Amino acid sequence: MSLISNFVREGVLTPAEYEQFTHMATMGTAPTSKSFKESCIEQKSSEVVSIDDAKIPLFDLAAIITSTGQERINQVNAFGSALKEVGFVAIKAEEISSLIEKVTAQMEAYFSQSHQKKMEDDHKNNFQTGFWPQGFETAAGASQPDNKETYFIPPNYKKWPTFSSLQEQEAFKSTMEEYQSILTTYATSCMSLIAEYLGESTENVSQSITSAHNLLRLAHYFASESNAPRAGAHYDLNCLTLLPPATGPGLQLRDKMGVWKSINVQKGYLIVNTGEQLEKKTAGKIKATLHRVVKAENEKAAKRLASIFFASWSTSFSLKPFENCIVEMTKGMSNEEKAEYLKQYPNVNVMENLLSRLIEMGSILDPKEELIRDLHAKDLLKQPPKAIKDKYSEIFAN
Ligand SMILES: O=C(O)CCC(=O)C(=O)O
Ligand SMILES: [Fe+2]
Repeated sequence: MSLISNFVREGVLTPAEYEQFTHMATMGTAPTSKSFKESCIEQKSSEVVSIDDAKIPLFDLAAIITSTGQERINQVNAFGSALKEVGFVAIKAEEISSLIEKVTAQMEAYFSQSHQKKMEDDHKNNFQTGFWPQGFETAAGASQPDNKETYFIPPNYKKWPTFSSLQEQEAFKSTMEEYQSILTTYATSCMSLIAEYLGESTENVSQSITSAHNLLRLAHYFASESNAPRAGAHYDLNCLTLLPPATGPGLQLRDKMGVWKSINVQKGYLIVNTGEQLEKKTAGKIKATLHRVVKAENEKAAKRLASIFFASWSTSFSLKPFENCIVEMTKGMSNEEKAEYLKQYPNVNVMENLLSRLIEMGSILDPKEELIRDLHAKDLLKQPPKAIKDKYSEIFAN
């Protein structure tokens, strides 16, 4: 761990690279817009809602948490299975609807400032903080950067935007702090249920979330006629992502049949989706889900504001899969097949995994030899870019 943090401190990673710790793509054809079928959230049964054309299972966390006995077992199983099968679930969150409206108003106030003013909040030397102009984030494989700008708020944030008055700054700060805190609570509750579903200790699974590198991203997708992707197809690199309703449609997931389906997050709900950390820790039982943000075909260049909360395990958290998950996922495999399967899930921590993925994506252009050796020895860096493989052929030969 100390080795890795040294690399970050020494500036091996650019801020843009580091940003991708919480948001990175592994696939990436730039999305092409297709027509949006506008529809309202519609309760089909007690458990399923149809949100646009994606079927997203709906849950009431409070009801699950207060349930007992067999009912609880059933509900927890339904929650875990939905994350496993769909990768996206909706949870009731009516209590924060008015807070989300306040957050949206603050985003509106922030992003409508001049570009020059926002650039004063550009904290590029501090990872995952402050204003990031358009152009710094490109989904892997996509030919154009995402058509958006972002304001990142990590935990215990201090460098709030200045605005033109102290009152405006204070309003922004207090709204976002309240929002961060409540979203952390939702994420922690979800993680406790996941722990229960997996038969793991709640402390181990959810505690690291409350204190870790959770990140609030305020995103402004530009009003623009451009066909550039709003957010190219990607897997989230964190553990769980919470997506409160945005100001417009555009979010899509790719289902198990490979079909893109629209998700329209309605007022009163939060969407929860799975990220790569969870996939690794569960040996592929709960996979990360590919998603993207597109511009609707008939959309008149409307801007879109979204707030996205990335819940992560801490950088030192081990991603060695849970034994129970290994047993389940390798059932019926021969020893050789099992060993081959588990190579996907080496015994590494969150930071090592992310660094390896950044190098694989070519986001760290000239990583130090020491880092390459370290990650390779840990069974990471399975798909190094050609230039790196050639440069360190002796390392990759073993
Ligand atoms: O804007 C959205 O609705 C989702 C954005 C997203 O997937 C992300 O920032 O990782
Ligand atoms: Fe995402």
